[in-house]
Amino acid sequence: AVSVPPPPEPGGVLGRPLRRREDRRLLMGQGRFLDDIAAPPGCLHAVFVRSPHPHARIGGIDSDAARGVAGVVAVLTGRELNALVAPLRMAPPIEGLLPMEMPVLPVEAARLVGDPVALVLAETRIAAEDAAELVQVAWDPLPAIASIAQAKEAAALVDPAVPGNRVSHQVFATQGLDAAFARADRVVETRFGQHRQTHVPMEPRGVLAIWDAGREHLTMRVGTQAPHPYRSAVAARLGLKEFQITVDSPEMGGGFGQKIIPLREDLCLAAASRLLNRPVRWRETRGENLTAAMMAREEIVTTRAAVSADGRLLGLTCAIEADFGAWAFFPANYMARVVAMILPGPYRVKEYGYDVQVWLTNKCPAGPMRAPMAVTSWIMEGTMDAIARELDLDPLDVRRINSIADADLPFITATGERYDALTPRATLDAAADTLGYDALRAQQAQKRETLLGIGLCTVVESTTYGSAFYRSAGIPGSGHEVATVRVEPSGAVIASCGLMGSGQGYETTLAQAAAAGLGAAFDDLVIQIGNSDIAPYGMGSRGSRGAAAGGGALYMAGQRLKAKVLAIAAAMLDLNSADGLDLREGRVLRQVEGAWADTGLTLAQVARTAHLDPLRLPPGMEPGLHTVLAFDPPAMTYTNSTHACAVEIEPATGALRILRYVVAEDSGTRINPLVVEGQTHGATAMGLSGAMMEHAAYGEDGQALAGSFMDYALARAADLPDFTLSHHDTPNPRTPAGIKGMAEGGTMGGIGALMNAVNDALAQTGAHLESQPATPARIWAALQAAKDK
Ligand code: MCN
Repeated sequence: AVSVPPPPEPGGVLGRPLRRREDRRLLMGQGRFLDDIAAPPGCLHAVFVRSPHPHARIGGIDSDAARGVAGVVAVLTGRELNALVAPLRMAPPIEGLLPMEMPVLPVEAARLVGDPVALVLAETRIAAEDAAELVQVAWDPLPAIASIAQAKEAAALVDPAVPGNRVSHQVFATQGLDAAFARADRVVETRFGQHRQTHVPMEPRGVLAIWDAGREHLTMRVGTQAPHPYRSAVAARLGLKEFQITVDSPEMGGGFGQKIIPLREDLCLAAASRLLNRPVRWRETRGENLTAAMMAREEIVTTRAAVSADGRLLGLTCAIEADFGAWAFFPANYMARVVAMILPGPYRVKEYGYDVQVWLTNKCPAGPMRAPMAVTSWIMEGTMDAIARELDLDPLDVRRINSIADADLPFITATGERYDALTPRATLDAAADTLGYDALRAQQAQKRETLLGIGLCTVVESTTYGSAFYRSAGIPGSGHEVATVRVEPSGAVIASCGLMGSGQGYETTLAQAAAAGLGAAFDDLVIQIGNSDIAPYGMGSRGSRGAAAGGGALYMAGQRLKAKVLAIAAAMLDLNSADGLDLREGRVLRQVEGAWADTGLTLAQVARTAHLDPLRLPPGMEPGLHTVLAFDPPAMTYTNSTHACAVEIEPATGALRILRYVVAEDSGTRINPLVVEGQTHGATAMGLSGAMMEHAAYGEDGQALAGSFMDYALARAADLPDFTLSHHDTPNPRTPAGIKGMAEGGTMGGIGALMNAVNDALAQTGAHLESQPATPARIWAALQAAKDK
């Protein structure tokens, strides 16, 4: 086990609900996003020519007319660009996973609507757009695969290198699984259809690539959650050394997982800038973002639960089929595996088995999206509801008798995951109480004009992902994070790490973690992140690792530097040792008769000595005041929460209204309670929006149907309820200060609580909604189908 510091004493800056520093500029319109950066002199504008077909051979590309447009400088196709950029390759050595390659621009065939096939570069955006329309592609349409069912049955292949269109297949079963099913009084089978969604960042993607021929150096201004892995990927694909590239992320305008690694357009722009020796800029349109950037979530899942007559879960299996779209550039088995691995969530499931298959289709590639394992909570909690319905038990009781209790901790799951500090019973009870569960059930039994439904969903969120996780998943990579803390001669503190925020409030929360570790005053410390040349090499922001991995590393780095500050302070105070000294809010305190007294010495004075008067330092001590520390968290830090809601459905129209919404959560030690609440609100809104209306829909022919906000519906404030939150902080003994990650759980809980509430309401009529989204039209259709039965 890693040795980590416990939570600090209450009252310090860690745990304070400070308002976010960044909000002042964001709310005043002073945030600087990618599109706010002025184009450098000589900058060219890029527009991609994309496939209108889901699958079509490229007979040839004639760009003569496009080149004739005034201001057009170049039209590049895969033939030119693939020679300059190595393809994105997905080939981790994992059993059951086929390697796949994605060229930056396909030459043989386009595999999805929106596949980029040519890049037009012109002096103005308008010229580039006009010219793109004149590029003639000789399309030869091929049969398209638009669904998992078609992927299985059709003779056509999405990728000639993937026979049968199945890119990954993994199975797992505990030894006693069959015996558990043989012993069961009942086997309850439930099907779930999780639909395709996309990330919808407020600012779509984009890049400003600037090649400096004199220095042989590339600057990439790009919104990225992970500047260093991004830079390494660009360097590797372009054959450059990392020091030849600076990745500098402006304000990001939302990422939600879409802005981690360089995608094809980014690489094309980098190569074009170098080839033409001109700055080049690309702004993704909303339509491109909605249809061709990255999607996620599409899965069909069947669970089978072996239960005793009194509702005890004896064994569970799940079969997951995921639709990963056309080019799997992200280890396809990774997300599907996390889903399967954590599916049993807060329940004691000793005997467990899964079968996970990942299919290719002629749709937008799937990649990481906030809560890639989002579907798990709905599946597990939907299964609990199905068990309750089948056995005529109360859903709350079924959850209580199966849920992991304090006495079970640390708990090792059937798949070998370790829960250290999990409180599912506490959050379940708190959420049910706050919702007024019993009173709502009583109301439900009375005669009413609308259908009342109650949804419960306890979430176990996998967060933080240490390097042990990557090893067990067989994916190259690490989960450690590196922090630097530097105190300047004036006492100003600059802290940094490899994360980059897309809206998480890092400038505030990470500053709190570093300031708390060091003992600096919050106002004297600033966080500098997002620039690969300034921050130390780190793994970036994803998988809810910011707080525990990044915040944890900064907290520990601060503590390490504090030891040096106190050693210098002792010398300056003519003391023999630093025992009994502490640094708090930038002042050196000394313990005198059990109380802390101010010595009059400040961090600024110590810093001045360290930098400018090193001969006063204790013998042998290095001048200066800085430190670098790497922290590798445990394989996973698990966090739990329970979402509970009440909904009302109008039978005549299928209209759905959320009446009440409660979240009881346990994020361990909270760095900033206000930010945690904000993240819970945002994540829950994302889950609810996805479950109620968002749909990256495709036709049966593979045509993309949701290319604008007219078709891709997003929840607005009026569609969402007020959230009532409560907190049950149980520090994790294996992370610095007991911090747990939390930023994705709301998305998981939102989906599960809403869908369970909808189906609880519909159950009174015999109707059931097997798949999302729960739009009024689909609810209405389910009600009609039940009537016709
Ligand atoms: N926090 C805290 N105390 C805790 C846990 C978290 O104060 N015990 C704070 C953290 O310091 C951080 C925030 O809450 O400021 C989220 O922390 P964490 O749960 O560690 O998650 P990450 O920082 O790793 O954020 C990533 C997560 C993911 S994976 C996506 S995707 C995501 C998200 O968070 N995308 C977002 N939140 C988003 N929020 C906005 N506004 N925009 C996005 O694109």
